[in-house]
Amino acid sequence: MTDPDPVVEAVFDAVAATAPEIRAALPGRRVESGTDNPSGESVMAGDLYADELLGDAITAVDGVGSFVSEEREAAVDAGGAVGDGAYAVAIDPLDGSSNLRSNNAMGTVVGVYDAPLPATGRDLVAAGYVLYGPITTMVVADESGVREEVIERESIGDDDGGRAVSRSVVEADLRLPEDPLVYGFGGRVPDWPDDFTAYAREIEDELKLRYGGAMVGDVNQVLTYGGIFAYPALVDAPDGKLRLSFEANPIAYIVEKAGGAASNGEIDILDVEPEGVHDRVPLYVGNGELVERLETALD
Ligand code: AHM
Ligand code: MG
Repeated sequence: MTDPDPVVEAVFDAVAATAPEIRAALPGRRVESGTDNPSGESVMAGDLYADELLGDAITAVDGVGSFVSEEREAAVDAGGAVGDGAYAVAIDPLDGSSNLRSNNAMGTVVGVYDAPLPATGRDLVAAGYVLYGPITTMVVADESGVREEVIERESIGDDDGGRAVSRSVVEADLRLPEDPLVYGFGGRVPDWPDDFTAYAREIEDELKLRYGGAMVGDVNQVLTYGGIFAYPALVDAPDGKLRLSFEANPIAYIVEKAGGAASNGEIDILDVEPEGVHDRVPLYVGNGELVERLETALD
């Protein structure tokens, strides 16, 4: 075990402290905000609220030099020299926010990079996500491995220095199960390339479908039960839907640290060289054997 990095710990303390506030604010924010994000998608009121709370909390952390969000065109300078002692933190504030209307799972995705963005996933020093499910959990991966925590509000004034939330580790060494059980693939079947459709037909015969429309929730099922999640390249969108810096890299880092694999269909996601911070990438992530078969199927 390596010693925890205090800046990484402070970033995830900030994310955990924000999570109950985000959750509590969602009931009144299930509507579109009227603006689009840099990827051209409609932004929900909940997206904006989560982005602001997380931006304030993360830029206040000593050792964070820059903050980059799926909802913001440009990086926010947090006052440190990234790569020279300070980290760049990239977030998807409310992943799966189209689930707000139907009241299904959503998440927050966090990547802590040791380089200014755009950077490859090899520059990640830690990554994690919050899952707003029936309970609020946070999965955090760093050099030492992957752990799952439950986040709960606690009364202020406990011997903990007055932190407003508690982080309780419920799984200290999260590993992808060896025998896969579930799969979830995004997009419409007619929009899939034929080689991916052929692969999907094989997987449908082997595993159970679990698709909820929020990457964080769907990947959490894969981490829990074993399997594969994909948001594939589409015929008219060869880079798929998900963003490399905010979604694919952090998820790839977590799943690989848990013993799995992540690919863009050809190479490890973590080796994909970005041109811009809002670049999209196809994502195939889960048990190594399933990801290898996928790469062969797309060859
Ligand atoms: P978002 O971050 O704007 O919510 O978009 C990403 C989400 C992912 O969570 C999910 O895997 C995908 O979009 C679902 O897309 P679709 O609704 O096309 O299945
Ligand atoms: Mg997202």
